[in-house]
Amino acid sequence: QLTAQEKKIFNETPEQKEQRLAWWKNDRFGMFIHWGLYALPARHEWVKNREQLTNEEYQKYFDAFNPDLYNPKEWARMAKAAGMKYAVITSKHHEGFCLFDSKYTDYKATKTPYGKDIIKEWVEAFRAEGLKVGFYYSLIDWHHPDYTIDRVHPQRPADTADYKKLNQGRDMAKYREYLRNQLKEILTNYGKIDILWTDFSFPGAYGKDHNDWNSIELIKMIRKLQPDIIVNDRLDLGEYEDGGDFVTPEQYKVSEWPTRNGKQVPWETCQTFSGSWGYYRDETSWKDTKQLLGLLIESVSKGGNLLLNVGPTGRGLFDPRAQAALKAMGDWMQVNSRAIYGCTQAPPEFAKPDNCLLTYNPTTKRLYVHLLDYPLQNFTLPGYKGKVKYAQFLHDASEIKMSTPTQHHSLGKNLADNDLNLSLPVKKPEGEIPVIELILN
Ligand code: FHN
Repeated sequence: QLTAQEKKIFNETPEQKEQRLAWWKNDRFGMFIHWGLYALPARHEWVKNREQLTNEEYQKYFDAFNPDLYNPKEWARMAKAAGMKYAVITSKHHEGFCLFDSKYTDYKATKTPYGKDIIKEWVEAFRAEGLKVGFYYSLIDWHHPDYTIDRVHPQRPADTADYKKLNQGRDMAKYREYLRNQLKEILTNYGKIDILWTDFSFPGAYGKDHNDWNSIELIKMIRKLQPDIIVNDRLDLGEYEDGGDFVTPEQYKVSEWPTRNGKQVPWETCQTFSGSWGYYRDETSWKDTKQLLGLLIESVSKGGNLLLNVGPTGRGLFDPRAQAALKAMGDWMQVNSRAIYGCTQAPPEFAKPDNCLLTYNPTTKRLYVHLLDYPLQNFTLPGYKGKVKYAQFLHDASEIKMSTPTQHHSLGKNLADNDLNLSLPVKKPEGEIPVIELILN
């Protein structure tokens, strides 16, 4: 069992860590981008593994990779218009293909028919739009000749004969050196990088006891190259450095603010539009706008962030479904972002009315009531009497009249003594999820 001091690798105080994460906690909403050769088969980023494709069978995608319509400036414009404040792109996913110009492999975009460094243009375009930039980097690598084929895989039992055959001659120490060299490249050659999103460790299989990746030495290098960088919890740091700067619940809604050793921790949920991270042409199960906005609002209402994923096509475009979803979220954010940026979980003295979500800005001391279902006319805020100075719709700053039992004897029988009643227009305002802004006493 490590002592508190042994768990710290760096002499960062809690206040310094708070300062390092301040922008990330404020911004709340980011874009995840999963892009690689898997955009060409267009049926999930795990296609190579799911269909057990050999490197030779997968090579046709490398030879065909030529996203001639790739324009990261357009991607950045759409991300910004959606209200996203930061973005994380797959510099390398499990397939091992590098979007960046690595000197340690030829399995990279600059050696495909496309011939250019995708990451270089990407960071420049997203920074130019004022977004913070981050790299996803896969610790798992199905292409590298020394990567030890995954010891435990959902579709294949551990320690079968083929693992031993597959791993003959593979030297994981050489892969660890490759991994270290590539992390050094992406954190050296592209300016200030704000987030490192490594993926993934799986205690008992990958990253077991920090040995597979040599995690402790990696985090020391990472922080030396990029002192202000924010690192997720998938580098298998275990007890060291709180296991990473934030936890990463994925593809599900958390029931409450995640904790570690009983303490609420920074967290970000990553989500897809459709279930697949990579572009999936024939996917039919797309979340609608209300569901997507609900994910964002729910995350913030529990003190967390949303990293929402786009899987660009093999031509380098966000497909029309993704563009429409981003536009719809941007329309909502254009008038309601005040209920997201700088907001967090509401103080416990404010009960959450049914079919609502609450977010709260502790700086401005404003409480936001997100109406998931539009109530009919008299809307009761239980226990809010005396706590609210003024109420308005956020989207148009139109006043919402408040009343309490003594002022509305006709309603008195419906209200407890310390409830607050809001008189809402019968007609629901246009657009998804209207928000009420409460200026508190
Ligand atoms: O296997 C990956 C998956 O393809 C995707 O990149 C997600 C994103 O968080 N991470 C892993 C699954 O947890």
